[in-house]
Formats: sequence, C-alpha cells, structure tokens
Amino acid sequence: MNIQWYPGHMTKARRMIEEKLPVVDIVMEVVDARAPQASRNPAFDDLFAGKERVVILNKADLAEKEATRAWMAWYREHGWYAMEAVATQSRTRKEVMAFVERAMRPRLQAVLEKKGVRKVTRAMMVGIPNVGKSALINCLAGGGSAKVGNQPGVTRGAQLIRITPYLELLDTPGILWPRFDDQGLARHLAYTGAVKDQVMDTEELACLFLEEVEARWPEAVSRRYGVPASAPGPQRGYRMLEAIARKRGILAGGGLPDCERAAAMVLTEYRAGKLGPMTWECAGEYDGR
Ligand SMILES: Nc1nc2c(ncn2[C@@H]2O[C@H](COP(=O)(O)OP(=O)(O)OP(=O)(O)O)[C@@H](O)[C@H]2O)c(=O)[nH]1
Ligand SMILES: [Mg+2]
Repeated sequence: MNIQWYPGHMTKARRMIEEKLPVVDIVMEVVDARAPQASRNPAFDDLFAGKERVVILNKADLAEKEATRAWMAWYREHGWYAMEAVATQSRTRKEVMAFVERAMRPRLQAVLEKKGVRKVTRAMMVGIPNVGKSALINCLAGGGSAKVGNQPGVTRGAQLIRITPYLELLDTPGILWPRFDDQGLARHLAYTGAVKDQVMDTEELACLFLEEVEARWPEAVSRRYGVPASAPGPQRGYRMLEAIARKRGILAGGGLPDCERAAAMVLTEYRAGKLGPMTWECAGEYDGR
C-alpha cells in the first residue's frame, strides 16, 4: 500500500498561511507526541524561515512518558523551545500561557522599552491535520471557539481568536506535504489519524498496524482483545484481524468475520487510546537521514 494525501485544500491553506505570516509574531508548531518525527512537516523549515518558532508535543496522554521525555530533551538539544501538552485537560491552559509568555518575553520587553507600550502577541498555530491545534486553542480560550473533530481536515479557514487583551491566536488548517517518501513514517501518520481514512484501504492499514503493534508491544493486542498472538509469517496481521472480529462477534453473512468493520473498530479504539500509550518513533532514530 502506498499512502499519499495532498488534496487541493492543503495547497490553498499553505498559501493562506503564507499570506498571514507577516502579521504573526510567533509560530507554534503542534506535533503529535505519538509520532514526533512523522508529524513534523518538512516543508515548515522553508515556510517559516526567519520566524520565531516553538513546538508543542500534543496528545502526550496517548504517548509513552519515557519516549516523550526523550523527545523533549532532543528538541531542547537542537535549540527548540518545546513543551508537551494534553489539549483536552484544563490545566494545560496555564502551562501553555506560561510557555507563550516565556517565549515572547524578550521581544515584548524590547518593544516596551523602546516604545513604552505593551504589544499584543499574535501566535499562529500550525501543524499537520488532527494533532489538536483547534483543541489547544479552545483549551486556551476556555470554550468551544474553534471547531474540533477526530478526523483530519476539520479546520478549513484561518480563524483569529482573542485569548487575552494581549494574546491572539490564529487557528489554521492542518497541512501535509506533496509526497511521503518514507512509507514507514506515512503509516504512523495513517494510524494516528492524520491521513483521511477514505483515501486508504483501511483493512490493509489495520493489518499493518496490528503487525507493527505485535512486533513492538507484544502484549497490547492480547490484553485488549483476548486473542493469542498469531504466529509470524504471511498474513499475520490479517489472521489477527480475523481473530479479533470473531472474538468481538463482528460477523458478516454466513458467520464469517467481517474484517472491514473490525479494521475500523481497531483503528478507532487505538486512536482513542484504548490499546494503551504508544510512541512510534524514538528520539534520535532519524537524525542524519
Ligand atoms: N487524547 C487526546 N486527544 C486530543 C488531544 N488534543 C486533541 N485531541 C483530540 O484530537 C482530535 C483532533 O483535534 P483538533 O483540534 O480538531 O485537531 P486539529 O489539529 O485542529 O485538526 P485539523 O483542523 O483537521 O487540522 C479531537 O477529537 C480532539 O478532541 C490530546 O491532547 N489528547
Ligand atoms: Mg483544526
């Protein structure tokens, strides 16, 4: 399976982001703590060259704590100002506010000294689809100002939301890049819900997912679904999916397992954190590639 997704609305969104850039003080790049390598858009280095940039590893509740700690250290070693976050928890508001305040302090102080005024900071929230940009904005705004949803491509326009008299946030649509060269990383994006399911064969995706989970977290599948590990070999993922379908009673005509529905269930449950925390990439693993 070759995973690719770069619909027209992303080209448009990229243009819109470029147009808004001059009125933005700081770019906040949101990445998925479950796939910190795959979820970094390589196009951003060019797009935001010369801009103040910080990074937020969101969905930390769905990632492995140790791995997130290692990624935070990696970012700091590489000169990034970084924080981990869980947009769906209310205490995140205070943490992100303090983070923005610290990131902007030198610049705000300089303006204050030069012009004697306290400047409004305008931050742009950017990232790939479904990483929680809008959820973070809502968390800061303390309400449902931005539209949120557990599928990629929910935000379509740029929406400016006032958080305090001195902070405004610009929500933007998630964007990917024209071609995924590394299909291993593309799969991680697909598992975590950054790629629209409708452009993939989700049954095949679920099989690949189960094989990769089995190889890296050998207990996770049997713990959740009560099925024994399938012997390695051809169609291992498919055999696991069939066993899960039978166990859950997801059957089609003739009492045969309905693998398509089982695939959708497995992916939905994983994305909701039901299989436990999982981080797909280790810090440093991709350096120099
Ligand atoms: N468990 C968990 N779920 C989160 C977190 N942040 C966001 N979500 C969920 O992830 C889904 C996507 O969130 P959005 O805020 O719509 O993502 P987005 O980055 O704005 O996505 P697009 O607008 O499609 O680019 C929603 O179902 C959120 O509730 C988090 O820290 N932890
Ligand atoms: Mg959004």
